[in-house]
Amino acid sequence: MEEPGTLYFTGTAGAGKSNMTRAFHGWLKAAGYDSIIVNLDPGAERLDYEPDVDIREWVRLADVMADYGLGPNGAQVAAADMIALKIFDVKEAVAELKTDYVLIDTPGQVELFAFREASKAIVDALSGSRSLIAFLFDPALARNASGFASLLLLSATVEFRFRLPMLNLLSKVDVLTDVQRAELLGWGEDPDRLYDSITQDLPTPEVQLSGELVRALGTLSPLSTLLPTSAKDGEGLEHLYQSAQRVFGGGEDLEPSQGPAPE
Ligand SMILES: Nc1nc2c(ncn2[C@@H]2O[C@H](COP(=O)(O)OP(=O)(O)OP(=O)(O)O)[C@@H](O)[C@H]2O)c(=O)[nH]1
Ligand SMILES: [Mg+2]
Repeated sequence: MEEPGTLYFTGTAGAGKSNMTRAFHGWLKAAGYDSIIVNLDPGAERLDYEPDVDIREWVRLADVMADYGLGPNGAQVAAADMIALKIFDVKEAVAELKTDYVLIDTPGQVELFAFREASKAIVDALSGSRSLIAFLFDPALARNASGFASLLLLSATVEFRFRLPMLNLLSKVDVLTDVQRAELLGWGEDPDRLYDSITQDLPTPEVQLSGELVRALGTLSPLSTLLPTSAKDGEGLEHLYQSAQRVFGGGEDLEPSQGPAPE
């Protein structure tokens, strides 16, 4: 059996990672592909899905806070180190569940996740040769040009840290008007448009600098992959699947392992 494809869902707090994980799992199932969900957030209090592998079986944020007298962020840092120590048990639990796709829901504290060495060790251990990171752009933050640019920089940071192929997803597109949606996708396609919007907003030297940075970033990262998606109405999930397949294996779709699910 071919090695499963592994997708990490990352992004700022509340960007829609857990809902996207659940929705994509449902889409894959309906399309006849088998997938499992791994919850990698030790602080998740309530999940809208039943994880197949749950990091909270090994490390729970509430326990780390209580045991070490830490606040939520300090506890996330400590928890990442603890998870790294257990990662081969987690990897074994994932490997036992033979599947086509492994969908990994990550903690909302993306900067902690992205900057810690422990997270790098965790991602390295769980990633096979067919892995990618989906970074979710939350429309609430991406709706103005400087917020959009900040997410672009954060996404690039995640890519820089983990060195895996990245897909940028615009999440929750169902909340956007057609005009907003066109503007955001336009920024994703063309760094010059984003640059113009940033400098129009506030033409100060500092803003010029961040605009120049964004322009430089546009020459480095594949901005055009910003994919409109919605966990609510399922928009973009097929496109996400196709993009993942392109990254994983030369663009060929997998044969469904079990045929389309019954209606
Ligand atoms: N309209 C709409 N709302 C969404 C969608 N996806 C998520 N949401 C809402 O956005 C909020 C956050 O969603 P989550 O999936 O929990 O986001 P998350 O990134 O996992 O959040 P944390 O793990 O807490 O960082 C919830 O109120 C969801 O109902 C979507 O596709 N459309
Ligand atoms: Mg979540």
